[in-house]
Amino acid sequence: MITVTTGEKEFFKGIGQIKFEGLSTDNPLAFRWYDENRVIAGKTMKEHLRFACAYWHSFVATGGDPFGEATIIHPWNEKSDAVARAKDKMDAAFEFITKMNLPYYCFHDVDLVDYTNDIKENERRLQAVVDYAQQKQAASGVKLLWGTANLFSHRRYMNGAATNPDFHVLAHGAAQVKSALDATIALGGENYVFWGGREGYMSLLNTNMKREQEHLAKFLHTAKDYARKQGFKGTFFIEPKPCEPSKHQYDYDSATVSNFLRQYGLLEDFKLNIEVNHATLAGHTFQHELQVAADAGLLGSMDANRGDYQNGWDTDQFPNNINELTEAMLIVLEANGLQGGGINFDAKIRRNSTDPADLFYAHIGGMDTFARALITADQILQQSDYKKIRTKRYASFDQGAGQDFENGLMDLEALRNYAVEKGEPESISGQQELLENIINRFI
Ligand code: XLS
Ligand code: NI
Ligand code: NI
Repeated sequence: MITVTTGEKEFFKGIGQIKFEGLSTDNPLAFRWYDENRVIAGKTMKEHLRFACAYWHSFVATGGDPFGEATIIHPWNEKSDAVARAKDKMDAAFEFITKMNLPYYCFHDVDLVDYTNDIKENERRLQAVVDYAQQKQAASGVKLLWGTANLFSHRRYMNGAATNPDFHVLAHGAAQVKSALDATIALGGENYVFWGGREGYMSLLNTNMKREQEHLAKFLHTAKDYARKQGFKGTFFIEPKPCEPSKHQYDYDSATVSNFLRQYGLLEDFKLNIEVNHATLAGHTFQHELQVAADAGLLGSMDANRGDYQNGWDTDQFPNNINELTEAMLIVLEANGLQGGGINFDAKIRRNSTDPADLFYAHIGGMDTFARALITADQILQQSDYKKIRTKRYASFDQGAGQDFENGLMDLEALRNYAVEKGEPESISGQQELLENIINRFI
C-alpha cells in the first residue's frame, strides 16, 4: 500500500484513501475489482497492471478547449513564483496519487514546472522540483513509470523538433530532452517516452520526408547514448499516433514504428507505448496495435484511455469498455505481460466534470475496468476453449505437408502437386460468434 502524503494544505478534503471493498459495496469511492494483492496467473494485480497517473491531464489541464476557456480552476496554481507554484501542484499530485493508491506517475518536463525561453533557467527550475519530487517519492513509496519532454507545445516546435527543417530548433529540443532525461534518471524513472506529435508534416510540398526521418533516428540514438552514459538502465518507448496535431505523423502505428526501429538499429533499446485512442485514430483496434507490438517483441507499455464512436479525434476519455479491455488483456497475458512499462491513464475528465471527486471517479472506473478485464481474460485462458479453438485452426500446419511448408521443405511445384492430389478443400468455420460469446460469458 502507498502511504498517503499531503502538503501543508489538503487539496482533496473529505476524500480518504480509496480501498478495495468488493462487489457488494455501494461506496462510489471504493474499488470493486481492483484488489492490489489478489494473485492472478502467478502475479499480484499490482504487479500486472502497474497503474500510473498522468500529471498533465490530472494536474495541469484545465478543461479548456478550442472554443472555450478553462472550467477547472486548480487551487494549486495560485503562487506567483514558478517553483513555489510547482511545489504546490506536486503536493496536490502526490495527495491524489497516494489517495488513489496508484503506484506510479508519469510527466512531461513542462508539467512539473512552467518553462521560459531560457534554457538555463528551465534547468534550474526543473532541478528544484526534482529535488522536491525525490522527497515526495521517498515519503509515499510512489515511483516514476516514465518521464518525457514536451516537444510540441512551444511555438518553436511548429515545424517539429527532431524533424524540424531548422537545425537550431532541433538543438533546443535536444536541450529539453537532456534535462528531462536527467530528471527521469534522478527520480529513478523506469522508462523514458518519446511521443512525436509534431514529428511529421502538414504538407509534403515543403517536406523532405527521408531527411527528416533520418534526423529523428539520429536524435533518438543521441538521446539514448547520453542516457546510457548516465547509467540509465530503463527502456525507451516510442508512442505511435497517426495524426493530431500534425496531419501525418512519422510514428503512425505499431507496424510503422517497429519498422523504423529496425531500419535504424534501435530495437535493442526501444519498445512501444500503445495508446487506445491512437490505435483507433490509425484505423486499427487497440487489440491490433497491442498484437503487432507483442509479435515484434516490442510490447512495452500502454496509455489507457478511450475514444468516442462519433468523434474523429483523441478525446482521451477514461477507459470503461470492458469488452475492449478484456480482449486487450488476453493479448497482454499471452505475451507474458508488458516489458518494463505499465498502464498510464493518459485520460482526462470532461470539461464539465468540475467536482474534485470527479478525478477520483474517473481513475476508480479505469482501474476497476482493467482489473475486471485482467480477471476475466485469465479465466478465459484457464477455463474456456478460446486457446484451443485458435490452435486447432492451424492444425494442418502441425504435421505432414503443412509442417514441411513451415520448415521450408515444400517448393512451389510440391505445393501444386499437393493441391491436385487433395482436391477442393472443405470449408472450415472461423467460429467468430462462438468466440465472441465466450468473451461475454466470462465477463
Ligand atoms: C498525445 C499523447 C501524449 C503522450 C505524451 O496524444 O498521448 O499525451 O502520451 O507526450
Ligand atoms: Ni499518450
Ligand atoms: Ni494521446
